[in-house]
Amino acid sequence: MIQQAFAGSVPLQGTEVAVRWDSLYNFLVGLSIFFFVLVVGSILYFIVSYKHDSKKKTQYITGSHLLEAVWIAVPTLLLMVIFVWGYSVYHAMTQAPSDAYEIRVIGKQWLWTFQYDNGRTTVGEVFVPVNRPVKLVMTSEDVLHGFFIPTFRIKQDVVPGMYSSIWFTATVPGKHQAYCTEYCGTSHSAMLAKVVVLEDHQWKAWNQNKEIGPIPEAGQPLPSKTQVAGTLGKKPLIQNISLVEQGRQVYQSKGCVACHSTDGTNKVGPTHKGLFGTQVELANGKFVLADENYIRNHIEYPQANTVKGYNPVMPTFKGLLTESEMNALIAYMKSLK
Ligand code: HEC
Ligand SMILES: [Cu+2]
Repeated sequence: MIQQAFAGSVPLQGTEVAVRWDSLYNFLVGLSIFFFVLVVGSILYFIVSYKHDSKKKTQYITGSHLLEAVWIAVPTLLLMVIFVWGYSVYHAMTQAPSDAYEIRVIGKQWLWTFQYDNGRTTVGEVFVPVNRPVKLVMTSEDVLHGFFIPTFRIKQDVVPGMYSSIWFTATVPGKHQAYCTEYCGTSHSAMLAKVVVLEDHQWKAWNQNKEIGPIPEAGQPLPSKTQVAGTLGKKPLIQNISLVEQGRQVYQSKGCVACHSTDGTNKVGPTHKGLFGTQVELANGKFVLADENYIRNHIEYPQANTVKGYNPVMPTFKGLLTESEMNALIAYMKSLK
């Protein structure tokens, strides 16, 4: 019933998480309405039935253990239900499966750029397959941005100097609207992107660089010809070389090869073979996970966490790499298994 009352007031459900998220939301709204009616209703009832009357004498009540137990137990139970339910939805939203297809997102005043494994780059539109987990690894070229896809019910800050990530499995093909949700200057409200969810055959065609034809807005029929022209992802900026290969070139040209190897031998610095995903022991005795943020930090602030057994001689590359070069470099280092 509540579901019906609110139908149309929230965007369509484009992921499984969206369905779960909405159920929780509707439960919270329903619960609030129930208690609002209960409390305000009681107030009104008491106002009327206990109106001052000199002939009636009010009963003197000293307390009720049963009543107290009930008003402690019921809210405690309800809070536990909300907590467990909320945690399980949150967990489903934040823990990406390890086989998720990765796309790198760069926010910049005032547009969104997307980098794919196959070396492609698109601006203002991100192409994803339907019914497959997709992970977005995001960073910003300048100020704080936020990436929000209302139909997927997911949202995450995009922060300069580090990587944050979100993931989703889109279930509704078509174009979904994404917004920037951190005020980032003059054209903040125009910092939009379309998430284009492709069906299997379209996804295949897109990856083979073929025409995919017009794509409708999610949940809508295809509009007439004139309206869809120009936004088909017909001409994505195509790089013929994969992201990993682009990264290998950055690795060469920025001189990492002078001190690092990718074949397992240690030079002035440790080898990068098999580094990603391992626990690195630092000179200060701590262990840290070699993930995207660790590698990025080490490239920008090498002195901040020197690896055990090595001299802190690595120069900083802060400001010498663009965000897309950094993404490619990390993709390359990830590939060195
Ligand atoms: C002048 C030599 C030198 C150059 C050039 C250099 N590094 Fe290093 N790098 C080192 C040394 C020495 C270490 C180990 C000591 C430390 O942690 O600073 C290191 C450590 C690292 C680590 C941590 C490795 C681990 O096993 O945890 C990463 C990641 C890294 N370098 C990336 C790079 C990248 C990417 C480049 C090129 C953009 C680069 N380095 C260029 C010398 C260098
Ligand atoms: Cu923004």
